Amino acid sequence: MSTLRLRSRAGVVLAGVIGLLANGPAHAGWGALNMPEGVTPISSEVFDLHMLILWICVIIGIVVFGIMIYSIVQFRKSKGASASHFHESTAVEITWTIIPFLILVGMAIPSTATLITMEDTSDPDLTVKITGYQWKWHYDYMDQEIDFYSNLATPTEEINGRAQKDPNYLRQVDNRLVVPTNRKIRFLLTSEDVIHAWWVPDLGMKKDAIPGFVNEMWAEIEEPGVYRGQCAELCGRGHAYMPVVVEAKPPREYQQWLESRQAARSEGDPQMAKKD
Ligand SMILES: [Cu+2]
Repeated sequence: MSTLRLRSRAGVVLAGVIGLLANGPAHAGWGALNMPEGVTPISSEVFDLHMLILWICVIIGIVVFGIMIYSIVQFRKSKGASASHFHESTAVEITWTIIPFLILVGMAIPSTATLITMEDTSDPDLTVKITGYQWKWHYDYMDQEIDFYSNLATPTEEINGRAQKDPNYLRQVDNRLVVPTNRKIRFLLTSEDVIHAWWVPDLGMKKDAIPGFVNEMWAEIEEPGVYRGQCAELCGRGHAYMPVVVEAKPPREYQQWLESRQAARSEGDPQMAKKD
C-alpha cells in the first residue's frame, strides 16, 4: 500500500475521532459514558474520587506517552542516535520507586476516608432488613412492624417478545421499597437461599446478601424519586428477574405511606402480614 493511501486512511480515522470528540455519541452526551453521580452523599464522594483518580491516570498517561514518543522521534537511529550502555543506576531505581509510592499514597488517603464513611452505619433514622430469595426481595421495616415481598412486575408477554417492551423492562416491581429523603437509612442484608447482591447504582453502594450472615450498608437519599437496580450476584435461573426499585419520598409523604401500609396490615392484607 502506498504511503499516500496510508496517510489518507489515517486522515479519515483522525477525522472520525475528532468528530466523535466534538459531537459525542448521538443523543447521549458524555455523561452517559461516565458512572452515575447518584443521589446520596456517599455516591457523590465516590463519583468525585472516581474523577480524581481518572485525571491522575490521564496525567500519568500523557507524561509517560509524551516521554516515550519524544524519545522515539528525537533519538531514532536514522538521526544518528546511539544507545548509552549503563545499568544498575541507583538514582533511577530510587526515583521510579518513590514517585509511584507517593502517587499511591496520594490516592489512598481520600479513598480510605470515603471507605470509612461508607462503613459507618451508626445512628440510623430507620433500619430496613433486606432478604434475598430466588428470585425476589423481602423488605422488613424493623421498627415499623411492616414487611413485604417485592416481585418482578414485568408482564410475561414482554419477556416472551409478544408485547412491546417497557422502557423499564425487567426493572419494575409490584411493591417498591419506599423510604424517606434526607434520613439515614441502614440496610441489613441477608439471604434465605443463595448469595444475592442488592444494588442500586444511584445510592452509590452494593453489598452481597449472604445466607446466615448479615451485611450492613446505608444511604441518605437527597432527591425524591424512583431509583432502580438489580441483583448483582449470579443467583440462578431467575437472576435477571429480581430487580430493586427504591422510591424516595419527602418525610411527610413517607409517613402517610407508612400509615396506610400499617393500616392495611391490621386489616389483614396477606401481602402485609407480619411473618412469625
Ligand atoms: Cu439474586
